[in-house]
This record gives sequence, structure tokens and C-alpha cells, in this order.
Amino acid sequence: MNPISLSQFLIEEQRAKGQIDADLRRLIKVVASACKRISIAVSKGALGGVLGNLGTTNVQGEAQKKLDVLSNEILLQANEWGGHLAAIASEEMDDPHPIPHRYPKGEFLLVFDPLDGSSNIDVNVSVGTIFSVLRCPEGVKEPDEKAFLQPGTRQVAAGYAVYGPSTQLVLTLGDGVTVFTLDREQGVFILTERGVSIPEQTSEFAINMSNQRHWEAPVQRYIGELLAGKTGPRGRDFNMRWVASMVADVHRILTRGGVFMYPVDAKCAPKGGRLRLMYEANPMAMIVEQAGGAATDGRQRIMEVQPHTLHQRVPVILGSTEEVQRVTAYHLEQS
Ligand code: AFP
Repeated sequence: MNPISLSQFLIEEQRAKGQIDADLRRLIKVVASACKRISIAVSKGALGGVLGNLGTTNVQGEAQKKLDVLSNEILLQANEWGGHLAAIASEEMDDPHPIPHRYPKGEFLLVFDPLDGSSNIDVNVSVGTIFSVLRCPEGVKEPDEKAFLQPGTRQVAAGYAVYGPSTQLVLTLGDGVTVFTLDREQGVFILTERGVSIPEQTSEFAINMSNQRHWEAPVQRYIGELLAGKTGPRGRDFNMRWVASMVADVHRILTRGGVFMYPVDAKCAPKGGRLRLMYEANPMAMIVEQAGGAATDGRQRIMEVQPHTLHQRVPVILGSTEEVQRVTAYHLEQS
């Protein structure tokens, strides 16, 4: 069978299922080609002169890496002139970026984390780009922050690119999850897996254990049971992995199952959590749910959280359904 490129896949989806319209197809293609450029910049490493801090901070007060800013610019430049977007928002920008008046406007809103896990760049560990696509509310000509504040259930597409040993693009258009792998020689994303499915059960978990003393009781209970292994209430041993790039941790869960947790704890409680709702939690929740998994903030489905600000943070528990349900139940018993 001939390999299917991302472009062919999108045309197929448009024809066969009427699933997507031409503008959404173009939008995804443009995001994917921006990810290719980011992949090239990331893979140059020290030779590209792009490692290290820029000496500035973003709206979250985090030190910006040169590659954070470069990736943001690549995504902005690629997307602003295509005519498919009404506005763009990013982790790296305080406010939404309007489409310049000289370019045509479209009906979609794009929100992204241009380089997630960027503190891993300097140590040559996988990083990624996460994106979410929403529709611009009807009648809104100049979308501001308010236009973006839609729950994750309204996403029309979500995806991420993981820049690891190979570069992969993981995409959902609301009807399953498809994985594409970048053929570096041809510069083309090739479909390598359709209908990704996360196993319901798992014996692997991902959490930053160094925060243990700050966790709330339900998380202490859940992780305590996993750590007790064979001799504890779960009756089996669990393994732990923590890359500290959400993209890489979620990608592992999509590939072989597992549960990923960044719960609210005493340290991040004043901010509401560690991870960002609009461009980390929501797109990952959509992908995980579309792959048969679950995603909650400990109490409710992440995609049903009503956002109040663009850079809002939330607790995140996602992955294999049985584990997500168990830890969510522990939270609900407490409340
Ligand atoms: P950076 O993009 O600042 O490296 O943050 C990455 C991240 O938001 C997410 O990708 C990780 O899951 C999480 O932070 C890692 O957090 P810890 O520093 O607590 O390990």
C-alpha cells in the first residue's frame, strides 16, 4: 500500500466524511508545516545557536528559551496570512494576536503552546508543540480574549507534534486519533497509525514525585496505593516515568497506556494548578478522550471546565480510563 501523507489524509477526511471543511484542512496543513520548521530548528541543537535562555520572561513569569520565541514566531508567521484564522493565542503572548488587516480573515481561532517542555531542550530530551482549534463566535469581527474562552468540548481539532528521536504529529478532528511520522528526507508527514486506542488498564503512572509533600489527601492515597505495589490494596506493582515534557509523557500514554497527573498541590494552588487549560490540558484531553481514555481535573471532565482567562491553569489527570476514574473518585469522596 502506498504511504498516505497528511495532505492526502485531510482530503480523504473532507471527501469521505464531510468531517472537515476546506479552511480547517488548510489550517491543519499550515500548522503541520510550521511544526516541520520547528522540528528542524530543534534538531540543529547547539549547531543552530538556538539553545539557552533569551533573558526575557513570558506572561507566566517563566524564563523564555530562544527556541520558545522562535517557535512562536514560526507558528505566527505561517498562520497569520492564510485566510483561515480570525485570531491566534499562544502561551508566549499575553494577549491574542489579531490577524493583520492586510490579510484575509477566517472563522477559526488557533491557540498553542509553541514549545512545551522547553526546559528539556538544553539536555536534548523530547519537547513538542500543542495546539487547539476553536470556532470564532458568530458575529465577532475582532476577537479578543473573551472569544477564546470556550470549554474544550467546543474544540474542532487538537493535536501535538513531538520532537523526539522521530518527529510525530498526533491529530484529532473529533473522530479518532491519527499519528503521522515526519519523513525527514521528503519533508512530508506520513500516516503511521489510525484509530489510536489507549488501553483501559495500566500499571504505569507519571507524576512529579518531588511534589509529594504538597499533594492533597486523594492524591496521597492514590499514589500511596500504587507505590505499595503487590503487597498493597492494588495487588500488583506499578512502574513510574516522568519526562517533564507533557507532550512526551502523553505520547507514551497514547502509545502504551498509563496515567499522567499534574494535580493541584499546596505549591501551585494559588495559581489553580501547573498546566494551562487552553493550550495544554484541553487539546490533550480531546486527544486522550478520542483515543478512548479519560481526562479530569480531579473533580470534573477537563473539557467541561469553563475558562475564565486565556492563561488559566488547571489540575490534570489523564490517560487510561480505569485509573483516571479511580483517582477522580478519591477526589469526589473528599469533597
Ligand atoms: P516548560 O515548558 O516550562 O518546560 O514546562 C513544561 C510543563 O508545563 C509540562 O510540559 C510538564 O509536564 C511540566 O511542566 C513539568 O513540570 P515539573 O517541572 O514539575 O516537572
